Amino acid sequence: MQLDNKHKKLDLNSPKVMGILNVTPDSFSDGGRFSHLDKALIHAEEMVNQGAAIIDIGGESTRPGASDVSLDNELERVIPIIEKINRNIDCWISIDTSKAVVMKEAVNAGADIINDIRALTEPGALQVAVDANVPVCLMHMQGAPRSMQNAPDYNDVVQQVEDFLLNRVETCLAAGIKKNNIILDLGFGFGKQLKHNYQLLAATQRFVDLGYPILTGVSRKSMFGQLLNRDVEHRLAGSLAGALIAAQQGSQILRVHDVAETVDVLRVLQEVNLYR
Ligand code: 9MG
Repeated sequence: MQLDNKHKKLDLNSPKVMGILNVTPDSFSDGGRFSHLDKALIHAEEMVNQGAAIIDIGGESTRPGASDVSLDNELERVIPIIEKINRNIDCWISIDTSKAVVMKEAVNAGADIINDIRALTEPGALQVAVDANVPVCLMHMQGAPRSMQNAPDYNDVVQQVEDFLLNRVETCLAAGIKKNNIILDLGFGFGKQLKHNYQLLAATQRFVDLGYPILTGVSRKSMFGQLLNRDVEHRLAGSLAGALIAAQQGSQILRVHDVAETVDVLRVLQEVNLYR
């Protein structure tokens, strides 16, 4: 399995790390330390040197309760850093956005992947993704970031997430997105209670078997905070355990804050797999 764009190929036969570069002032995990352009470039460079194959750039905070960001603000935050990374670093660039205009401008500026937590449901997003002809990540979410953690509810979370994702796949294929440009994401922490997150993590293999690359984003999330009683700065062990559990079941892309540590974990897994 691999991702293709005009100039690059990304082999997904072994799991790849996507490093998170939030360029929001209120970014939940680094207190906004990397919002300045040069600091963001240094952070991206560091993550690539540590082994990240993809840098995911987001200008909208998606943490529970976060407020919406205007189109102009989002463009101002993400486009200069995409251009700078595209000029200076050899890596895949992912744009984390739900807005059609941001997707379009980001791809024009050098983004290789569209990562949409709203699975191309916002106005114009689907058509921009079709025209851009780049890989797209479709994520499951119940509700919207502002309110999604107010009593999320499911009869069968695994079945419902699968139904949602397959429905989005059908819509995307019908609109003209190529099958090999689709990545799926179970949406850990997006309208999920603690038990839902662990039910989904345990079922990763079932989603891998759908035949699309699976992106797993559990890094520093409240599923570890709640379970282990850890604040956001102390969730590394939980995050690494989550990444390993997903990778062992075949998840091909791991979206993480702690790149070096995740790369070490994957290296250990790769060595064990030699003897299976
Ligand atoms: C932007 N963002 C925050 N968490 C995420 C996750 O779990 N998956 C994806 N695809 N994007 C995410």
